[in-house]
Amino acid sequence: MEGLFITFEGIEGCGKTTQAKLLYEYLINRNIECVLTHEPGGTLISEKIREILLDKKNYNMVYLTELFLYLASRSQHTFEKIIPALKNGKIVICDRYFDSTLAYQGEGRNIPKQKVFEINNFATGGLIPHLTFLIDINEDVGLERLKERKGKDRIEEEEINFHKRVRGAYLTLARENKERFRIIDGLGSIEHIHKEIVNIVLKFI
Ligand code: Z5A
Repeated sequence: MEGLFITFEGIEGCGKTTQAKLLYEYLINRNIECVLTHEPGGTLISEKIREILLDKKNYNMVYLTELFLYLASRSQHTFEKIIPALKNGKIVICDRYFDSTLAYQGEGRNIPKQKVFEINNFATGGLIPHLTFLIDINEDVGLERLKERKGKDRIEEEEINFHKRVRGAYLTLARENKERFRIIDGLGSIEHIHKEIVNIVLKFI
C-alpha cells in the first residue's frame, strides 16, 4: 500500500489534537495530499458510535460492549476512509487509533491485552500505522488542561489512577515498538513540539 499512516496517541489533554492539526496544516500548505481524521469517529457511522461511547448517560456500559463499540467504529473508519486514502498515496493523520484501545481497554479496563490485540487486528484487517507519536505528559497536567472545557465525557470522568495506568501502558507500548513510536515530551511549547514532529515526518516522506 502506498501512502503514509501517522497516528497521535497519549492521555487526554496531552496536546494530540492540537499537534495533529498543526501537522496537517503544515503539509497541506506545502501541497502534500493528506487527510486529517480521528477516533472514535471519522465517518458518519463511526461518529454515531462515538456518541454512544462518550455519552455520560451510558454510565452502566459493560467493558466488553465498550471494547466492541470502539472496534466497530474503527472497522468502518479503516475500510471506508483510511485504507482508500492510503491506496491513493495520501498521508493519513489520525488522532488516536488502535494503541488507544490497547491502553484504555487493555490496561485501563483490565481486558486481557493479547485478546484486545487480536480482535483489534481483526477489526482493522491488520493495518498498522507507519509512525506513531506518543505525546507524553503527566496525568495531572492533562486533566488540569481540560478543566476549562465544559463537561467531561464518560471516559474523562474516570479517577486519576485510571489515567495514570493508561499513561504507563502507552510508555510500555512505545518501548515495545521502538521502530514505530516516537515519544515526544508534551510539556514543551506547542510550537516547539510542532517543529520536532515536522522534523521527524520530513525524514519519512
Ligand atoms: N478511547 C478509548 O478508550 N479507546 C479507544 O480505542 C479510543 C478512544 C480510540 C476520546 O475522547 C475518548 O475515547 C478518550 C479515549 C477514549 N477518552 N478520554 N478521556 P476525545 O476524542 O473526545 O478526546 P481525547 O482524544 O481524549 O483528547 P482531548 O481531550 O481532545 O485532548 P488532546 O487531544 O490530547 O489535547 P488538545 O485538545 O490538543 O489540547 C488540550 C488543551 O491543552 C487545549 O486547550 C490546548 O490548547 C492545550 N495544549 C495543547 N498543547 C499544549 C502545550 N504543549 N502546552 C500547553 N497547553 C497545550
